[in-house]
Amino acid sequence: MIEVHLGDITRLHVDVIVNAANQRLLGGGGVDGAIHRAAGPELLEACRQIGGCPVGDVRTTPGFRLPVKRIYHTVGPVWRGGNLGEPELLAACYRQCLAMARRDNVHSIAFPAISCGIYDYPRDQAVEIAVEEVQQHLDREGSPRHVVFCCFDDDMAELYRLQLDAVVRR
Ligand code: AR6
Repeated sequence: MIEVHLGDITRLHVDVIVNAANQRLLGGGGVDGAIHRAAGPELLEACRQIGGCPVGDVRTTPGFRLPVKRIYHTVGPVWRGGNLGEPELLAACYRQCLAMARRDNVHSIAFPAISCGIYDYPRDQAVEIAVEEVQQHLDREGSPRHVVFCCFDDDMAELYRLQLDAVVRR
């Protein structure tokens, strides 16, 4: 099941939430800042020990004070016009998170709109990639049972709903 949820990802009771981090993994603004604030200072220490993550890849930590088993920290591409591999890198974020979820036997996972804030990725294009990657993975693997696209504003949620409708009608 794929669900669109409007609200703060740190409030979700799922197995895994995904963080839209940066390569240093030392916290930041946006959803990254919210996750670090809610998880507590142990998260920063755990991230420090990991030592960073390349764009398009993922690293994992416990959820600490959050009601989740794990946090997956992925690093989306900064939008620089679209000709520097941004679509492939964004798709890789979703793919790597879903591959890790399969290895961890995750039943429910929530994604924020990776790269759609500070990294300035055009929202409609990012949503297309997110939905495509998740749908393809679910068609192939049949798990995780529950995938949440967690949106912070109504316009974003509407883009996901439209894209999911388009995929179902195909
Ligand atoms: N819950 C769910 N979604 C949220 C939340 C929240 N609490 N807060 C923001 N969003 P962004 P990026 C939405 O900027 O573009 C950080 O400094 C937001 O509205 O968080 O990948 C990192 O350290 C937007 O739709 O991530 C990196 O340096 C989406 O989450 C950089 O920002 C992503 O926005 C990453 O930038």
